[in-house]
Amino acid sequence: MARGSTSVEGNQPVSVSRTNLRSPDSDPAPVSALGNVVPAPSSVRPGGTPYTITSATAIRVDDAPGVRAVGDHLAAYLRPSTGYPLPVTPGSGADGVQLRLDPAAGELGDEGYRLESTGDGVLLTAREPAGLFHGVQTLRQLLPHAVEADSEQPGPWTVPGGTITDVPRYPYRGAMLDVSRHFFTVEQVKRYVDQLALYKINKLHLHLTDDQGWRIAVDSWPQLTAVGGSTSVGGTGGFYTKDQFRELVEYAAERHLDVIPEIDLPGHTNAALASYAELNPDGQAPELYTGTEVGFSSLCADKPVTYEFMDDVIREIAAITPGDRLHIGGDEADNTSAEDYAAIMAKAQESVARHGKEVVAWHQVTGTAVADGGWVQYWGTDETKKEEREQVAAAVRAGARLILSPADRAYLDMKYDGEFALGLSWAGLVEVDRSYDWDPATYFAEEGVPAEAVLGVEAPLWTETLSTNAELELMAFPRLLSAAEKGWSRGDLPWEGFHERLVDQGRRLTALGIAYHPSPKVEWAAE
Ligand code: TNX
Repeated sequence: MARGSTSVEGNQPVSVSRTNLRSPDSDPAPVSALGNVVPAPSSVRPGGTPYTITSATAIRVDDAPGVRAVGDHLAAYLRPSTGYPLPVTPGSGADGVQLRLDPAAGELGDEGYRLESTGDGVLLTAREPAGLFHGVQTLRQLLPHAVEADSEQPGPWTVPGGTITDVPRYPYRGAMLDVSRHFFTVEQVKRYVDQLALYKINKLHLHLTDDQGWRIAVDSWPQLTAVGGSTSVGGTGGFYTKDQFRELVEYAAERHLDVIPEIDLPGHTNAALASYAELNPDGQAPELYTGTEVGFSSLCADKPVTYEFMDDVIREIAAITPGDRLHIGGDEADNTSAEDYAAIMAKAQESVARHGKEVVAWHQVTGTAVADGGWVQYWGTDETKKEEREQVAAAVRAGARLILSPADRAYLDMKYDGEFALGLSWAGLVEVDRSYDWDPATYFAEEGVPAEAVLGVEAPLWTETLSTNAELELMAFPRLLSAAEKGWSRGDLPWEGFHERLVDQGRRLTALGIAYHPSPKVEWAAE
């Protein structure tokens, strides 16, 4: 193989030959080729007899915590379209779909899996339930795209024969949703979580607070939601009660995504400042804000109440977050002096540690000290100044780890083209080919950042211009698939192979009821 490590026996690139797609008798449902998966698996060995799921197929699960739940997910994915009962049963048997944990399969890590498809059935093996869950997503994608429909479809439901062994490149494969500029209900976010899971995304970063709205209940500061939660860009807002937030966290966890809540400090705080007059330098609360400017608001470094506020908020959010990370923002604090910024970010990082968590922050935090164990999220572009990149690299050399969200590649809110009605364009136009045209492993190589310091990739979705799921989906798809592949798949894989797999995913997205952007950069198949 020339580049990367996605291998297919016989040195074939991961690709689908259209002539092989038809099952005998020219059935309309195409049989997907092994390896026709996004993100691309690390190793694909096609061969042997395909397996067809029938009305007699059972899902056999290990009697271990977490495994049955994955089996239930698989059954729930497949039952509506197949119309089959697909019982989930503990115990072994040679046939059907089997989900097995193998604690000795060290090579599969915490999230990898092996999928073996033969005439008798499909065997999924992993060291952890997360690996089985990701393997189930691969299995879905190996079935005809009609399997995603919510009503009964003709089938047949054939999985190509062979073995996939698949381990992610990075442990952090994130998606961010801004629920502040526009509010999205728990149900709306759940829909996005389901979509993320299909592409093996494992972190959901929720941007919970900004100038336009405070979206999470804080018992010790109730006006944050009563006042600060009442607005959004252009209108009214909303917020999550703690129980709603817990419900969302649990829903994501069941799909093997960790939620990382973000409280953006010290800028992006107008909603908080409008809720509590005492947080303001002159003791006067500003008006609530429903516009889309950034960089005007700031907490005050010289008021003790600022630190009480931050500590209370961080304590309460930490208490409802099972994951070990809190994001404290730190971006675009244009109305905060460097000295005040350093003071506030230092205290915020102390609070995070005091309440038992570790920090994530936008890369501007590297202008000041980053706490031990801190993760830094880079959101620059090709135009970002060398000094800024060097500053990030210096923090990484001092021990911080890097999450890459280059805005001119990974930002899902950038317009695809100049005529696109939704989205912003400050980082440029990002068509789907551009979203794929970068390599996280070498992105900071020039600054001497070693590949191991890169923790992974995140695709943020800011919502200044977006207020419905249909709008989110038009922006996220298909570019989210690029970010997912950058995070999961090894090597700098060629666009051509991705393009071919993307065409197939287009039909899957349609079957899922997702109206993706039909980018002219892709030769989509006729529906
Ligand atoms: C920059 S990225 C921001 C957000 C905006 C976004 C719009 C970042 C850390 N800050 O406040 O919503 O651009 O693309």
